[in-house]
Amino acid sequence: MTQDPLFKPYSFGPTEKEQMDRDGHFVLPGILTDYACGRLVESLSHIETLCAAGVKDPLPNHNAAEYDRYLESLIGHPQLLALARSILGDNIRFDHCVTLNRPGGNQGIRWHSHEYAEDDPSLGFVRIFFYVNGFEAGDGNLRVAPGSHLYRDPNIDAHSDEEFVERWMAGKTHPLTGEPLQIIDLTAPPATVALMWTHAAHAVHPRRSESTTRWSVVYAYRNPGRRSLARWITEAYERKPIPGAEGLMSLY
Ligand SMILES: O=C(O)CCC(=O)C(=O)O
Ligand SMILES: [Fe+2]
Repeated sequence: MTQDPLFKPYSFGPTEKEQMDRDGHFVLPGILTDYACGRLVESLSHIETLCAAGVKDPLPNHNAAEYDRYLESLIGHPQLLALARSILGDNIRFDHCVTLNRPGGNQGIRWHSHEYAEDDPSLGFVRIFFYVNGFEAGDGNLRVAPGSHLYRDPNIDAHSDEEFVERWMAGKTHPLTGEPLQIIDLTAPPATVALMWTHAAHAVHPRRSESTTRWSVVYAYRNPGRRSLARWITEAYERKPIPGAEGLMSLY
């Protein structure tokens, strides 16, 4: 089955991969096709409607692909898998598809990191964020601390910049460059994709109350080998045949 294009032409070769491995994240501005952006807004609105109606078990935002045919169709989309494999290598599994819609006034998220295979740097876990209508600094933007992923700390947790700096960042340097770690507020034009290693410290700035909903969704993939706490796939869904996603749905 051929699928409608998800990405416009973009470049993610050895130079870009090296930058991602150094910084912990990499932004691909404006690469989602107009078609994909249109379908994504429809699907992400659909998930919001289900959440508002109180649908549970599983939660529509956590197990988003289980509730929406277009979101499901992207799990095995050749362009998304090619991007995931250019980061992780050939042997990958799907981990989760979670909607990250943030209406005006949304609180954002505190500083945190995520777990996976702390003891084995050969096992990677990457989040591929789709920021359909993008974001500006100070308005629902993703925030990062380049180099923090290299500490492979799954427990970063701070409610403010001050706490993050005092309790975690102080005294740490970038393991590859030796520079002091610093906080960066990202910006993203519409149709942006952002890649992030799971151990990277990140936060989301609150969305301004007068802003429209930030439409976004994340697809996460990893090398198999460990349990994954973020894996939201029901047992029944793991068995569902999804074109293009054959062999990707199991834990190991
Ligand atoms: O909403 C965002 O931009 C980031 C969400 C997040 O922290 C995550 O999915 O791990
Ligand atoms: Fe996160």
